[in-house]
Amino acid sequence: MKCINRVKKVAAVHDISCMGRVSLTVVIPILSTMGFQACPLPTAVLSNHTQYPSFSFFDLTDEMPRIIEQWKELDVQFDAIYTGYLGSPKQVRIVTNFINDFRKEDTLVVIDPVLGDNGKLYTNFDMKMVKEMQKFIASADVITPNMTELCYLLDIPYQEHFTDKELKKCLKQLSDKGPGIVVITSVPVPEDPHKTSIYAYNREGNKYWKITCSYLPAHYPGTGDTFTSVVTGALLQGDSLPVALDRAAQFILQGIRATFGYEYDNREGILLEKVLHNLTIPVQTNSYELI
Ligand code: PXL
Repeated sequence: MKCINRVKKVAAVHDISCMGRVSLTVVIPILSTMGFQACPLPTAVLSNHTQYPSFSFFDLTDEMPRIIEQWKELDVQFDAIYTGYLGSPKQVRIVTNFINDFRKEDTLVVIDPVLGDNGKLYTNFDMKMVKEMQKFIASADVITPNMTELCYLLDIPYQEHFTDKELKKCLKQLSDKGPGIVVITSVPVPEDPHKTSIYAYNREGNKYWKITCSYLPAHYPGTGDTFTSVVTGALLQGDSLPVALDRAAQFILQGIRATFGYEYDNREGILLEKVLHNLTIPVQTNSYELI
């Protein structure tokens, strides 16, 4: 019997951090709510994410090839492969082979090149990891670096403010390395500190997009994972790139607004459970512009 994916399958290559909403604890509920089956390929088990002062870390590097071998036995077909936090350069190489082995013509490969934030690499990462990530992004159809990751991927010094012209150049330079779609998240708007932008490039059509949204002065870990999960789901359900970006930006804003009014430990991330249902309704407003 020919087995057709009635529900699209996404291989989700991320860690599981058991406290603080990041990685798989965010990716799985978002993809499920959007109607996709998330099949985790876990990279590590942590007590909590690495923005807490301490954490336990159980490395699953040796287990990953065993899971992949078993999936080959089962002849699993994925509609998308979506990678996030990878624990080491060795894991990056394992996942590169996984993508090469499982990718079909229509498979959407999304790489969130998780390296750092606010100009700094995350604890556990060094320049070896940066170099490996620079090669890894060549395997992607879509990448979603933040400003810090953009600078590391292009080997340029970190700076918060770039002009539109400079950002367009950066988008194109990253796309030239492989991915047809490049999205830069959380770009500050110099003339308005109450706003933040997302810049994107789609090689198909050679178009550059900008989405500007209001910014609330709070930092919640996992918003990058939330953003890329929604973009992945939206592209899989056939949204255009600017609509996918609008959907993701609005969802993050809803999540932050649902959380912001509470006295709360921000390290736990946005109160995702209060807004997940919004993912099942159409995008309410479009704010994208062509640049
Ligand atoms: O959201 C990125 C992320 C994923 N996984 C782990 C992290 C972080 C960010 O801090 O620590 C373990």
